[in-house]
Amino acid sequence: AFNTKKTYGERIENFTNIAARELLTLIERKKTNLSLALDVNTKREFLEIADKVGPYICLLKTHIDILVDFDQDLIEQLKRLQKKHDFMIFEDRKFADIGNTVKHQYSKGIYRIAEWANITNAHPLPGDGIVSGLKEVGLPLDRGLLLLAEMSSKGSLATGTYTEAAVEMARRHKDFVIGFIAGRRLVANENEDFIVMSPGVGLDTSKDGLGQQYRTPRNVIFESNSDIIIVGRGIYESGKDVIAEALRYKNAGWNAYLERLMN
Ligand code: BMP
Repeated sequence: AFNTKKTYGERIENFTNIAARELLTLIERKKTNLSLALDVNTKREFLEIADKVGPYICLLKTHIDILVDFDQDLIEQLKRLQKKHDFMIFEDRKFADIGNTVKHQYSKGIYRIAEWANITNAHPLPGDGIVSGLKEVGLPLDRGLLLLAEMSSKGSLATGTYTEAAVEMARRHKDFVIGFIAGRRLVANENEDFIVMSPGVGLDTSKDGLGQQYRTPRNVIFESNSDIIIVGRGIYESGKDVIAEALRYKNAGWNAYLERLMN
């Protein structure tokens, strides 16, 4: 079974991947398992919220292609905030093509994701080639990859044997695949470890109007043994005090983890 008594810090030795080791070290040091999903459309909002919420998160999750005024300066500013607040960066790119294509998408184009994102993710749909292609670019840069084994949205097709196949794929690439996007711990074997990050987390609502489904930090971390809560609109939706909400989610996520350690 998954050893619920193990701390993030005690799990560092389970990984050879540098990004995974750095992330667990950072979580332990900063005492936060909160990742902010910063889905806003302007550079100004992006940098303002990242600066406010930075102290409370381990990981900043980006969708870099939704910014209307993206430029190289944004990347420089992002790196500056990363140093200032001590967080890692996860570009939620959801690669889904053949190995050769994703290699280009990961390293080239205007975003050059591999250059600044510590972690990115991919759909296992195309087969192992997608991981091999991304690995050629990412591993020499000490990057890590997550596979989308499940999705939080209603009607997701990533279930059952698809989810199991994602786990098998991860096992074949343990040097680069550090974990999963999923709603629960998928591997309950003490001898192997993956970092599980769960989106679809909210304290005040159960869904949006477009298929998103929300669960609480306690449900995700304590009951489902996930490692990181990914929270977006719950923190920065209009009218909300961004810092107060970030603190609220940080505390909820960390308390759920402490509850798991004690049970
Ligand atoms: P929000 O908390 O505002 O619903 O945002 C959730 C974030 O997580 C979005 O950036 C979305 O792209 C991402 N996400 C998700 O919601 N469900 C998944 O299964 C996978 C995701 O990456």
